[in-house]
Amino acid sequence: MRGRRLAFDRPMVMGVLNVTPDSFSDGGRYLDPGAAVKHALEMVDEGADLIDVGAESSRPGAEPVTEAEELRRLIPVVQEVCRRVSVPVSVDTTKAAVARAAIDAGAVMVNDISACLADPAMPEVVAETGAGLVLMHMQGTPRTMQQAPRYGSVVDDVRDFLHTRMQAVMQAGVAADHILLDPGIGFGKNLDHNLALLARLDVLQSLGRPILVGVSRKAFIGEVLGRRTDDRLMGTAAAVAVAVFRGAGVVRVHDVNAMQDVVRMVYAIQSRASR
Ligand code: HH2
Repeated sequence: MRGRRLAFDRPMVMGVLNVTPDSFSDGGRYLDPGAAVKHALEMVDEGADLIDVGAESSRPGAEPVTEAEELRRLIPVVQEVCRRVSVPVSVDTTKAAVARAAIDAGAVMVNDISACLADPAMPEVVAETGAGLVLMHMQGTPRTMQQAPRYGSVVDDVRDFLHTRMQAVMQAGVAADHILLDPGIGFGKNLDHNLALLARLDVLQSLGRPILVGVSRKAFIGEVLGRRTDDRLMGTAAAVAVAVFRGAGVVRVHDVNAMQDVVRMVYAIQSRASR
C-alpha cells in the first residue's frame, strides 16, 4: 500500500480515531485536533498496528456530513498523525475526494463502509494511488440500516456481496492484494445476524483476502449482556477473541491496550493448535 507492506503473519489491531461530535461510543472526545493526535500517539504506544481515522459517524440513525465538513475535521489530523506515527494510517470514508485528500496527507489505506457503492469514483482513486482498500458489507445506509434487516442466509449473502464487490473494484483497477474484506458487524444486521457472522467468520476465508472485523463496544454486545456502551470491554474482548480464532486478520478496536493482550493470547493458542 503506497510503499507500506502488511505481512499478515499475525492478527493485527487497528486503533479507532473518531474525529466526530457524534460517534456512538467516543463522539466529541477527539474533535479537537490536538486531542485526536494525542490519542493516536497513545494507541500506537499501546501497540496499535494501524490507525483508522474517521470524521463521519456511521452509527445507526447518523446523518451524513458534507464533503467540506469531513475534509475540515479530517485532513489536519491525518497530516499530523502521519507525521508523528510510524504505523500505517487508514481513512474511514465513503467519499472519493476525501479519500484522495487523506492519501495526499499521508494515509495509505481507505476504509470504505459502503464497499465503494456510495461514490463510483472511489475504486479509481484507490487504483491510481495504490492505496489499500477495506470493502465492508452494509445493508442499507447508516440512517435506515437497523429498521428491518433481512437476509436469506446472512453468512452466504455477506460472502456473496463481498465477492461481487471485490470483483467490481478489481475490474476498475484495484490490485487483489490491496483488498481487505469486512462483514460489517452492526451494519444492517440484527443480533442473530451479528452472532451468526462471528460464529461462522471462517466462511469468509474462502474469499482469499484478509478479514477485518469491527465489534468494539457495539450494540449487539449490549443486547447480550445488558450493558451500556462504556461498560462493554469484556464483551468486546470475547467477540475479538472469537473473531481472531475464526481467522480475522485485523480487529478494529477502541481499547487498544486491552485488545492487544486478547489478540496475542488467542494467537498464541491458535498457533499451537495448527502445529
Ligand atoms: N464500524 C464502525 C465504523 N467504521 N469500518 C469497518 N471497516 N468496520 C466496522 O465494523 C466499522 C467501521 C462503527 O464504529 P465507530 O467508528 O466507533 O463509530 P461511529 O461510526 O459512530 O463513528
